[in-house]
Amino acid sequence: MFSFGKKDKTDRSDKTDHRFSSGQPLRAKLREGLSRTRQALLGGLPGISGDSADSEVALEELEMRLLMADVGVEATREIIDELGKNNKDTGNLINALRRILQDRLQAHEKPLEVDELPSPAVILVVGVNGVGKTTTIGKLAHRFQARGKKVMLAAGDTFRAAAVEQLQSWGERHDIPVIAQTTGADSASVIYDAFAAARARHIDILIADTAGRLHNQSNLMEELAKIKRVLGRIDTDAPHETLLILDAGTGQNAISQTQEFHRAIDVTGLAVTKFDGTARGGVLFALARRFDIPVRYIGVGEQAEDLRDFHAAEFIDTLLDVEHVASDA
Ligand SMILES: Nc1nc2c(ncn2[C@@H]2O[C@H](COP(=O)(O)OP(=O)(O)OP(=O)(O)O)[C@@H](O)[C@H]2O)c(=O)[nH]1
Ligand SMILES: [Mg+2]
Repeated sequence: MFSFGKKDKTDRSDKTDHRFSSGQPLRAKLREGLSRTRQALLGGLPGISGDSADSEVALEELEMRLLMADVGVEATREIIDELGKNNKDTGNLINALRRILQDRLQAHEKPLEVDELPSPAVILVVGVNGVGKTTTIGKLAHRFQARGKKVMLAAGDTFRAAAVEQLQSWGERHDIPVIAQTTGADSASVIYDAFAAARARHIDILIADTAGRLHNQSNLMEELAKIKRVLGRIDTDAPHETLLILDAGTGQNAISQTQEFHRAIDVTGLAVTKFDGTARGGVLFALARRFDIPVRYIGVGEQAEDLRDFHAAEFIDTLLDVEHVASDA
């Protein structure tokens, strides 16, 4: 029998995430960033006082909401089934849901350990148009630099003139070298040259931008395979990370994007951006169900600190608005 736990009214926005040293209330940003999806899942969900008829109503309502939040048909069905089975021993829907959701994401929590990468390491950033590739690169470069890494960027998006400039001006502001050629140059050759330069200049991490492409444009997808091939001539392990950027707001489309990019070029990590702009952040559960690919980062805004390492427990607890330190009730 389910009942909603008493809602903790304390404002936790002043809590600092101690994994970061900036002193900013980062947990509050995450909380705010996930608020639309949280609202879609739980906002106004009827409280259940105990009789089984009520818990059925709650489950039905929750099922619909999971679907609306793009958790996907299969994952939704499994979650609801599991909740239904557990309802004898669990007094609290949120706690049961929390455990089930966390189980689903835990295996995908594998932060990118930059200290364990060889030098120079290549991080190749791919994804469809406008998902946040270039801004994510800026955020990552900033973060790696703050950890004492020597970072270089490769302007592999040779398709749009503005793309090269976007990266160059960003690099200038942050004193990070950017290797670029003219618009229309071969993307693979820009990234290859950048890798050679990174080696010569004892760079730790080279992050390569690429043009946004639709996952059904086979010639452009083939270009990614070519990038991988030419990098392999310098180091057979390169790229050391192929990071696929997905926009949380694209819902189930993120599934087909992942499938096609993974087919074209082994994707080794996901960064899911723009949680702050969507109520469909449940797509993370659909992705986790379908692919055995670590979720490296989630994006909850446009500022550098809004790109966060993905931690399953923190994500779920913030999504469901339960205290991160809550005991395993
Ligand atoms: N609200 C929000 N905006 C984001 C986030 N990540 C990126 N953006 C914004 O998304 C827009 C597109 O970002 P870009 O980095 O240019 O995307 P891109 O994938 O490089 O785009 P193309 O190169 O055109 O394919 C920019 O306005 C970013 O500020 C996020 O987590 N939240
Ligand atoms: Mg871009």
